[in-house]
Amino acid sequence: MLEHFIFKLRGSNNLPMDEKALTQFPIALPLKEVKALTNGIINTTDLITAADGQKYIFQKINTNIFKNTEGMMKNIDIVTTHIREKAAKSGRDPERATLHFLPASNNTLLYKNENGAYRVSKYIANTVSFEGKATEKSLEMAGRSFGTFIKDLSDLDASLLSETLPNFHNTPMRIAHFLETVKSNPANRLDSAREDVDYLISLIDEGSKLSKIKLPLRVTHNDTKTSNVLVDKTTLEPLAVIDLDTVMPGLLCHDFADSIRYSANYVAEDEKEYYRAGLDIDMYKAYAKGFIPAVSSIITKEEIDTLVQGVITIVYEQAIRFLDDYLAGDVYYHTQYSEHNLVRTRTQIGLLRDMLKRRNEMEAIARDPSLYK
Ligand code: A2G
Repeated sequence: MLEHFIFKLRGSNNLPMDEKALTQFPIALPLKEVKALTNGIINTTDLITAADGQKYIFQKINTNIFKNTEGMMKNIDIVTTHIREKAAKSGRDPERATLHFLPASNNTLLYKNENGAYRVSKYIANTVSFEGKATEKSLEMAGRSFGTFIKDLSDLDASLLSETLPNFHNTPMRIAHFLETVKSNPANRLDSAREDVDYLISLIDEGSKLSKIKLPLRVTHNDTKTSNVLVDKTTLEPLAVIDLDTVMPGLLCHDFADSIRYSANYVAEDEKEYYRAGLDIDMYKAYAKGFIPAVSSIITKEEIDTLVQGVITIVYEQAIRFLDDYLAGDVYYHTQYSEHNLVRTRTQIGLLRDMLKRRNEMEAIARDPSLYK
């Protein structure tokens, strides 16, 4: 199983990306070593070793995507402090249960200069993250980690957190935006996506169902990819959920859904043979087996009733987000070729079609009494 835990390093050049920014954090300089980490695709990250041998993660935040960096770091501060307290009470090592960011000279967890916004966190020794295609085992462990994350934060008032990416999972707003783009056809691509547009328009009622149900607002992660779970290198035991930039008030079913959308599809999100897309029910089951027991003591009846609808909604929402961006001329997602967003749309549509056919099977798994003991 070890081949699934790859920790990619870009190599060492012994130069941090911004030395002046680094002097604002309480670390022993000069640095002994700098390694650029390349497995994240949004922020820029260095693994640095300080003069006293301590290792840290030094990051430049992508402020094009994360405009409210203060709100984001405040959310992260509240959440990591809470998880550390919870871990200490339940016998877990608080320093390995979540990220630990260092205060900068301005006493906040963020230092900004003319080049960007920076932060430093302690490197959690002897850990790796899940990379590459998930397996049933890694997906189950990821489910357990994300479920534990929600449970740890279930007594934290979600209204204390800023909505740093407003309306992120507001599906009706995403639909309205999509319909506007279809109407204005700004990149003149509508003809090449007619069938996809018609199919997704025919499912507007389905995609809007979840938004009509009143559900508890919780603190959620909102980017529940398996690569955001840190495990112990030796025991492979999951330790912490990382990449906390999208932590916001949200719905439990969204965190259940996005992992499944990402990892329980037969094909990758941008597989050109999109007609092979579909629900890998064993992978779905594996995630449910990890996630549901971890939240079983806090999940409400309404939340159980909407787990599957949440998955269907998130896949639908992602399909319209990709198609909207294709029709708009690729303004949000990075693309490598002109049909990239259309291909992504079709892998989501393939998954969605399959899920709509297998809804009863999915419901039976999500309601399996043995997961709620
Ligand atoms: O691409 C990004 O990570 C998106 N994140 C996420 O929501 C999802 O659309 C994903 C699809 O691969 C943001 O928009 C912040």
